[in-house]
Amino acid sequence: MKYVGPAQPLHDPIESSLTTADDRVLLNHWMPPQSGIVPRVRFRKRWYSLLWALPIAFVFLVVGVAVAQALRTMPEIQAFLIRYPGSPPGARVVTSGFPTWLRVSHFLNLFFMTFIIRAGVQILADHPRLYWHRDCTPGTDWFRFQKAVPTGRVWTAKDDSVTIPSWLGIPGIRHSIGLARWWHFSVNALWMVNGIAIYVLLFATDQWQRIVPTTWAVFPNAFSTALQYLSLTFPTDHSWTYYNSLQQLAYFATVFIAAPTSIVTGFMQSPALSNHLGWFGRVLNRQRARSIHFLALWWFLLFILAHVTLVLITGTRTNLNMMWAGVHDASWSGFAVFVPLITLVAIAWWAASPFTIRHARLVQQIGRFLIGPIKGWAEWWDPKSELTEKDISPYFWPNGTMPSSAEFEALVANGFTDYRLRVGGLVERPCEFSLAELRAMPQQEQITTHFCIQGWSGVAKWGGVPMRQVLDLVKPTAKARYLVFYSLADGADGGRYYDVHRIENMRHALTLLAIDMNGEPVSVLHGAPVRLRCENELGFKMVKWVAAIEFVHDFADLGSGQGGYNEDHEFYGYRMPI
Ligand SMILES: Nc1nc2c(c(=O)[nH]1)N[C@H]1C(S)=C(S)[C@@H](COP(=O)(O)O)O[C@H]1N2
Ligand SMILES: [Mo]
Repeated sequence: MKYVGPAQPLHDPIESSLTTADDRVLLNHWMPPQSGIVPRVRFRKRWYSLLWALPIAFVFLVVGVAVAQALRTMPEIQAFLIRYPGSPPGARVVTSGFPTWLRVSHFLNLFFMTFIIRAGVQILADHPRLYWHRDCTPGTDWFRFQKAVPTGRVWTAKDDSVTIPSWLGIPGIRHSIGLARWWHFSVNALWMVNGIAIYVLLFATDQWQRIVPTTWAVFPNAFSTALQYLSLTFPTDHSWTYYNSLQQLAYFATVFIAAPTSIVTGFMQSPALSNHLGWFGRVLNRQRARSIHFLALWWFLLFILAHVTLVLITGTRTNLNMMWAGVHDASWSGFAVFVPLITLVAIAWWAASPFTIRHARLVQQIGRFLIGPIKGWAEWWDPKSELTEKDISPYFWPNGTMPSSAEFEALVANGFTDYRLRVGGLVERPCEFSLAELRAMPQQEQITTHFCIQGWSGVAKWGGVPMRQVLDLVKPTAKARYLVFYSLADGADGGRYYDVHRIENMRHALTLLAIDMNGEPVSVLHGAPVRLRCENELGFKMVKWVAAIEFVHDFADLGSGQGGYNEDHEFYGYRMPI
């Protein structure tokens, strides 16, 4: 270590190679589109197109109707249907109809869900594969809408991302996960507030009785209802006062099982939560959480399909009157409310993607305002390392833009002997470290899970120098609040890659300047000679090929002022523990 102070320039020399990014998405600077393939599911070694589900569902439906009709001619079944008519005897009735709060929250739920689902699908398209194992080894995916991972060349997670249509995703361009996450999380926050209000009001009134079963008889009655629907002789509708058992179970599952499951599996994809929660984070690892999150999406989609179909075929006008006007009659009042509101949804649907592309920075800022503070709390938790050697992933996706400068080539050529890590800025003792000097400092090893924002994860053993040791050596001044990590490599759109961390975040036990990966020096692909590990954050915060670390008071004057290269250029968040 060489003491290089005290006279220090305002910024590390690399600061001059940072670039500012546009506040809009400029499509000619963005990743070129790349189409995926029809979604497929893997059974054992074979992949099957999801399109097969359509004819299969159709055949099942036709056969189901025939079987149900045949069954209804049998005396035993007729006796069963009399015994279990479709709802338990003396079903608790709701006397308050469809009150205003229920209608408003139902509309808000519909409105929010459209954005949540679209942004969620956009997020999925950034790593269009699902796994059950934490390691994301190619070939172990069970669902994908992207070709097999090419071999014989470096194929980064960014290369793997696909484009989906802009009416489906938000904003519907390739690798737009930064913006899609702002939508997904911000609207989720609103959706959860609405959901809490619904939970409270359901039980504060008699409305819970419509959707919460109170007797086991709900199951035979639900079977009975299913048989009646399937035989195309529908049961009489009593929705104004009570739901039949099948309806009741479907609503109960949606409100009290699918929604909480989505929330829990959503949160468990966060590095800060997953790495902090110990056994829970291991059992519900990121890929399991992601897969279950996706299955919950399918539950919602099928529920919406069945719900809307039944609304339409069991008396559209009466049904709309109940849920949109709160009346139980044959007027047109439900239509009068429904049509303008659904037009509003359609306009918002149509505008969301173009708006996001044009006002990307604004979307980022609104998102940061709505959920930035919540993400900030998660940074306080100390991540843990409780994995063992046998958890180490056989495959670890590479990601990011590789260094290509002559300066870096020269460093590689002589085995990084000329490498110097500069640490300066608002510190009492600015220092420079050679690789040998870093290796001579007390080392730490940790086996941890890496969470890339795009969706993949991987476990590796990292070795190197804990950041708190570096802090103790250089002694940050009282004004220092943030650390800027400058890379030797540029980012995807030119200009130097950098990222900013809060100083407190650098004192976590597992924040590490990694020089070894799985017992070997870190490879060039994974960030040689030194890369950051900060186990409560997403991957892009962990700068690879670190050139310099600078302590600063704030970061508004760096790049576009968002706290990092991907924050500036790809509209990611500055804090990313969730
Ligand atoms: N300099 C630099 N560091 C970077 C990136 C990059 O593009 N440039 N990509 C980040 C992203 S998005 C991830 S997920 C991790 C990937 O690390 P790995 O290649 O070791 O998997 O590095 C991060 N560090
Ligand atoms: Mo990443």
